[in-house]
Amino acid sequence: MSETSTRDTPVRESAGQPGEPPDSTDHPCNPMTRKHVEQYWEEGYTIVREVFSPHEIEQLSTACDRWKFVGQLLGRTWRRQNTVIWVDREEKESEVDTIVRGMQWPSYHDAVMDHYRTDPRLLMILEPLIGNNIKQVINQLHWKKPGSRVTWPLHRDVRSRQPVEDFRDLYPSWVQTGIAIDPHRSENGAMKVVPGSHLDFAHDPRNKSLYNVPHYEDDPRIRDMVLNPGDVALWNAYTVHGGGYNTTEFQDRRLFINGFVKADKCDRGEWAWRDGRTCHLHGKQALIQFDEVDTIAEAFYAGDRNRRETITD
Ligand SMILES: O=C(O)CCC(=O)C(=O)O
Repeated sequence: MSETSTRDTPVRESAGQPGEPPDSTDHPCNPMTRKHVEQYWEEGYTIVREVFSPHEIEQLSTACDRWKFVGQLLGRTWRRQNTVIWVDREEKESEVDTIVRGMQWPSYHDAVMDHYRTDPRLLMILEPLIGNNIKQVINQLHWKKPGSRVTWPLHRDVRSRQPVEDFRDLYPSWVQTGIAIDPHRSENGAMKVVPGSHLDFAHDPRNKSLYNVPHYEDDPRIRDMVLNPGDVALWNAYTVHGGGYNTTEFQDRRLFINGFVKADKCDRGEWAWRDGRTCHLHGKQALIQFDEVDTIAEAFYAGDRNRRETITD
């Protein structure tokens, strides 16, 4: 087992030593403070407030709408290489409702989404945790349409970092980030998190009993990740999280998720930053979660090929 064990302190070259602030939080413009870094390692999550301004969120919101309309036009789950749009159909009062519930890798085709996936403020947030040579594995949008049955039962993201051998020392080298586009509240299906759950068990990525953990619903530590538009939430691959339904009538709940990994610890993903310099997306797509990326070049509807395109994270 290459991972650290329960309550081991991970090696964090760039995060400074206990008692001194990590170097890269020193700059006054850095939204990531030492307190955030400490909370991330101690509780398995943190929230950096007001990273993106209202006009930036407006841009992202418009981009999300464009992709939602594409999903509605497609009407069914659709993929082209790493880009996938997950579309569900829900029966509602004898009508069938089309629910665009998620999408991976809009950034290949959308300059706005590409800009924000490598925004310098995201690097400032990540650098004290995983340094500045970073690959990206997740680039994903989640919608929770008001009144829909969309939910993410409680889980740990280690379940999706497959195959295990391509992700080495996942615990200290992986960070998931979520940019809130809408207000996230309990009633519209805010994500829930269980602080400290990243340290409940040894970090064994092959231990499937860690993956899907609905029983944490009764854990007294569970709380809502209450976010405002522009806030950035961070969580660890071993932190239990997930979320309930959007029971509101009109308030969507959109989250833009970007998952990053220390480049030298991972054999998959697109480069995001090399030595702190932004890497834009161009040319051949990298192997990420779609194993046939090199052999299936054309777009297709999942249903036409009898493929089960289950939503991953
Ligand atoms: O969108 C959500 O609320 C859930 C996100 C999540 O659980 C994940 O990305 O792993």
